[in-house]
Amino acid sequence: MFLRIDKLQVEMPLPSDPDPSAAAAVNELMGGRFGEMTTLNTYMYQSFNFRQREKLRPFYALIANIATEELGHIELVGAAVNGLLNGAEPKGDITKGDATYAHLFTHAAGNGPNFHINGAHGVMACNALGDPWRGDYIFNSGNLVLDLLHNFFLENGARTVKLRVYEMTKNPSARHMLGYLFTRGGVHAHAYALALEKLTGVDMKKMLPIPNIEGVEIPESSPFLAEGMHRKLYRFSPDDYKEIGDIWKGDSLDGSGPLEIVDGPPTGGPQYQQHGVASAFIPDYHPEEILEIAQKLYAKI
Ligand code: MN3
Repeated sequence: MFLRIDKLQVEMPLPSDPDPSAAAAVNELMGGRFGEMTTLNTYMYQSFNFRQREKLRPFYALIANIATEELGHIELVGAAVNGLLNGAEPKGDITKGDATYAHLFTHAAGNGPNFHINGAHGVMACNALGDPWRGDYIFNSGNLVLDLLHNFFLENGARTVKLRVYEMTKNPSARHMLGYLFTRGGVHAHAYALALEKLTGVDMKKMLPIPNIEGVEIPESSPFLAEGMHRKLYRFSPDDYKEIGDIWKGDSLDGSGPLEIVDGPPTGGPQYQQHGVASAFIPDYHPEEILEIAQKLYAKI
């Protein structure tokens, strides 16, 4: 089962200016082939279907624990897309027949217009073009070596896509989140390499990083590397998954120090508190009525 903490895994300043094209590119990291929904659900289904988990405990624990971190990654991408659409103001008055959002979304790349039409000015379960995320992106063969090999591939595929999204936007909020996710994805690729090495003796970590650009070369990753976040595997459970320490040990790939298990989630940062967008009916065109009902309910608590 899952507990939920009403925070984001990392502090992300809320942007004030909307950037629908950046939002569309970042949405690839939610519902694209190599997005966070794919890493989340691949590890989640592998953990659901894991046979002989007591005997193979460290490998089960690793996959189940990383799946839990991925839940926080979809939340982070969700916040980032919301942030990139924050402050979208209408031009004109709908009651006078104006196309109040034409200026903003009709010229946005990819999925841009869809954010207004179907997306509540927020993230959608689709890629950068608006194509829906697919359940068959999940890979779960039941063969542990093959599944771990796929997970290693998946993390590096995800890193490649993130680097390409990085190349498509200079938006500082998008890049801040990318800097964090590069670092965490690097940990996961490293962890799967160590798991494969334990099982097969093959030193997969010699291939890393893929693509062959070091995290330290990406300015937005540097602060997270300075904190040693690339050496930390968080244990997302009050009492379980302690066996991940049997796999996550040794030295960091950059030689900066030993790998460590952190007993608990990252400190994180606050969730976004965003204004309603009455002109887009979010939550409605006449929000005062809904606010009044909410205030009455809140007063009873
Ligand atoms: Mn991830």
